[in-house]
Amino acid sequence: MSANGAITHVCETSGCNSEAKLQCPTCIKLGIQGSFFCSQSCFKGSWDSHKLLHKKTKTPWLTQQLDNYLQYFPGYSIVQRAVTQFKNISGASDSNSSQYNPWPYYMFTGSLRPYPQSNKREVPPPIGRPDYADDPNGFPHSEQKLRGSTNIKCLSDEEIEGMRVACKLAREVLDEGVKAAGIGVTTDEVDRIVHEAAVERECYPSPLNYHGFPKSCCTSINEVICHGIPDMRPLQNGDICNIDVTVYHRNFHGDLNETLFIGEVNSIARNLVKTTWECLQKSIEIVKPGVKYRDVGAVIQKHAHSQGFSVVRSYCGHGIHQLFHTAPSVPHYTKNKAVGIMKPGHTFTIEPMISEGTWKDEQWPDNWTAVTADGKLSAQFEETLLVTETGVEILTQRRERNGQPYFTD
Ligand code: HM4
Ligand code: CO
Ligand code: CO
Repeated sequence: MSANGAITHVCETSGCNSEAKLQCPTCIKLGIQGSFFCSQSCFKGSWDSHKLLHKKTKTPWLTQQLDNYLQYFPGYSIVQRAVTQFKNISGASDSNSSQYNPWPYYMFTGSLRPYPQSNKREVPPPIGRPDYADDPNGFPHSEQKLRGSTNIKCLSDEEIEGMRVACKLAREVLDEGVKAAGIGVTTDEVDRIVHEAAVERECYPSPLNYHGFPKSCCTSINEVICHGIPDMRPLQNGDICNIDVTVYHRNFHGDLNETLFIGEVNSIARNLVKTTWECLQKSIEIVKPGVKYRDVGAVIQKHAHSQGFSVVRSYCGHGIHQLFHTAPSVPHYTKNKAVGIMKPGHTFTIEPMISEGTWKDEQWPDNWTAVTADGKLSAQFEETLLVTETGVEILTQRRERNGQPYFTD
């Protein structure tokens, strides 16, 4: 308050602290309280970060959730769903959620819940680190320089050899994670094994601190589409669980994932996982010089739809080499606008996410875990590929059991 009793405001620009009387016109229109600036120049200077506030406010999360539930649970009121979830929390039907519920106002789409996470794991100094490993926000500065560029790098013979080594090690690390998984084992334990297997092979586990990601791999259970964070939940009989491993070895990333059966899995889940693997195989078969990246999605969607399943649209395959995620972007659905034509020396991933029900996704409030909007199952498989003169080399290919997936073992 000022001397005459009127309420005064301080400029929103960090470090400015001047008295502020100008209000952002967009904030006034959207009803956002308390966005004041001292001058036009402070307003302009803060614009890039300030405007994010407008975007957040345009679709309040509760409105989005209401839309979602009314769409997928017709006749099942959101009030009933809220009551059910409240009972689950207070009635201790799940021993975890009674003790640990980090987001009391979030309505989950399915029955999976987050559990506490273990402390951050370290990578010893002799192992080469990507730039984001030591950034306070995990920001990949080298990737950001090329953000929005559609230019696809052709790797030299030496760089291709670097990718072969990184991708072979990534497959070995996934092997160790898969061996560790099973009924009663926590995904945190899988993460520990993956982390240690990477470090033993002179690899930095690429997800660790990438945009602040807290763990060394992604573990995505049941309705989780991708980017699940390993935690203290023990895997249960009947779960499907994807383990997504990327390692960074001597300047190159290698990226792959597989979905596993935990114990006895029902027939819908078995068909979903098998179909998803087939989607990846069929799309790899078309890879060769001259093929358009935008044509990959049609092969995947056709096979998924033939089994009554849907294709997730929010996450795509990606270019990968010295950078974790770069051009090209490779959508898994048909009629997409992906840019680029395959050429010898390109390295990229295909990683279809196929869902039992809706293709729509939403994110948990951890800003990572992507889940199906209807809470039904989703599965994924991924390989890192090299376009050769005549076709494709699957750099992360499993060399045991004729390249068959783990779920058939
Ligand atoms: S972050 N895995 N994956 N995955 N990201 C931690 C573990 C992660 C991803 C990812 C698949 C496709 C694309 C991406 C991506 C930007 C937009 C920042 C380049 O993050 O494209 O990130
Ligand atoms: Co990813
Ligand atoms: Co990937």
